[in-house]
Amino acid sequence: MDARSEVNESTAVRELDAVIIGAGFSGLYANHKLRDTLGLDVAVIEAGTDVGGTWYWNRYPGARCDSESYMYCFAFDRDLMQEWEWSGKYPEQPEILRYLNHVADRFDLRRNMQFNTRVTAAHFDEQTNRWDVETDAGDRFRCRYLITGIGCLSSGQIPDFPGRDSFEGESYHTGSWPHEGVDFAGKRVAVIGTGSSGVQSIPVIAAEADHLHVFQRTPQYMVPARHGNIDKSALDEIKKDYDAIYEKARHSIGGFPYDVTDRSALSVDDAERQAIFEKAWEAGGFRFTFDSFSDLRTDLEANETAAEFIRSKIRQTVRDPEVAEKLVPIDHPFGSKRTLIDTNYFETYNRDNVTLVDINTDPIVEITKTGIRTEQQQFDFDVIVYATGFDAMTGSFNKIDIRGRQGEELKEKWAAGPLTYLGLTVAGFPNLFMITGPGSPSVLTNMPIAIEQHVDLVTDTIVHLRDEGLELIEADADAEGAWVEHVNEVAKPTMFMHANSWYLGANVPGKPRVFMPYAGGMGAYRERCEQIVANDYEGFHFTKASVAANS
Ligand code: N01
Repeated sequence: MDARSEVNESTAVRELDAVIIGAGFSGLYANHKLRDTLGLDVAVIEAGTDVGGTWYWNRYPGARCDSESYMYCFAFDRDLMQEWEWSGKYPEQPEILRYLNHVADRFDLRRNMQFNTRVTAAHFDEQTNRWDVETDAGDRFRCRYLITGIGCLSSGQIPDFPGRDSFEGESYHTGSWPHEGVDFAGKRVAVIGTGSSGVQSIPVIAAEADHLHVFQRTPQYMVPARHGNIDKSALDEIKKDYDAIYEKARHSIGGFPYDVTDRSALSVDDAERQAIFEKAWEAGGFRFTFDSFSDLRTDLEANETAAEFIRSKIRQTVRDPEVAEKLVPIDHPFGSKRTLIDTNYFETYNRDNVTLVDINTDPIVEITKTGIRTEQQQFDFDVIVYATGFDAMTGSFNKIDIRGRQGEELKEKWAAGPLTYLGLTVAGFPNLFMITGPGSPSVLTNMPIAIEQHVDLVTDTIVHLRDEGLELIEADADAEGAWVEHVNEVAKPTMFMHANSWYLGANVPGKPRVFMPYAGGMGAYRERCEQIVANDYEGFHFTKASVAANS
């Protein structure tokens, strides 16, 4: 008996078919499929007080999704798709949260959910072939299947600046924003970080605060969102064709139904290239890349044409040339970090109440009682906003004590980078399914498309186990090794390898530098999964129920 079971000896163990961790998009859909379609006995454990996942926590001002709203939703239910009316081109956080609440109500998904509870440990027991799951509320579950729907970007990362806890004003991380909101009116505010969260929140905070200082480490490429209200008649047209649109997205690179050009940026002259970029710029959002040229992702010379185009836009927008130069990205290619989609970001630096601090030339030395001290200046603030990102993809796994066969710790197994088969399973961790885990397309795609593909695959796999009288499915170590190698190979020729990004773990000191998502595209990944299933679950092995029942 280990220390853990001694501690909770008195708590009754609840036997279940499945435990799902998280009640965001993944947990909601997995609950619906496993509970309602398969009739399994399921518990969903969620740290928040309600459903929503990412969209429950990320309530910072201006929070909005970069996927167009008609594509940022579930496609598993036609009526649900037809009845929900999005109000804007891009869905804003409150609207996405309303949508997810609507889904939870419509399918009665809350009745087997436990909120305000974190899973602290999940150990695979080789005697019973079950997962023993514990929570911080003292619950103990024993289940056959363990499904993680813990998100890729849910473990907030606040840099360990000296004196961080000494600040006497208010401080917030964008990924854990107070539900009652933050009143910036009349306040001196600092935002540290200019990734997606910073770039969305900065214009909104600037409009409210007395003065805003933005602390920037890496200047970023951005494409205008062209956000606005969605035209009802356009949405109705889309809905008429929804099945075909989604089918196209499912087999696309990024989980979007956009046509992707096959034109090289180097195949046209300067004038034509400029005209094509201008047109794609007008379309805005991710369409800028899809509509313009095919080789921006893979050819540095082609990429530089896009980079230079965006730099010229920054210089045209920002009135003070010195500030503009600080905002111009030069040390990494376009698209090597997550492409940012902005609304009035660069225009914000034309406001009198906004100051840019380039922490490359004037680094942050410490957080003080009253603000931030850089090498050259002392700033006093009422509020510090950390828009400093996440310990992405693996951070949330590492917070749970997950152990597979022979007590092997997942955290230990992943010490040099995540090892998975298909980004869904791990050798030595039977019946564990990680929805959008590291090594799957996940964050490089439109997430709901990736989530539905994984949940459907898990559902089909459980049906297969049931129909064949099998108790366990487990990835082969060889298949896992080959998959990890494939993930690396596919990423190698892309721009992703040319920047310090969270995709590579570069934002977390000490984290191994490994490219974590699968860059081969949603369509190719889906086909690979289908082939594997058609080849009798190639790369997996099974344990029969009779052999397994040895407890
Ligand atoms: O985090 P980030 P995020 N000192 O890691 C800086 C998704 N998302 O929360 O670039 C000073 O991108 C860091 O600087 P640098 C989306 O996938 C989606 O903004 O590392 N600065 C960077 O500027 C996104 O990519 C949506 O040099 C430090 C910033 O903090 C992902 O979430 C909206 C620092 C962190 O940027 C993460 O976005 C929001 C330090 N020690 C998020 N450490 C939409 O769909 C970090 N920084 C719209």
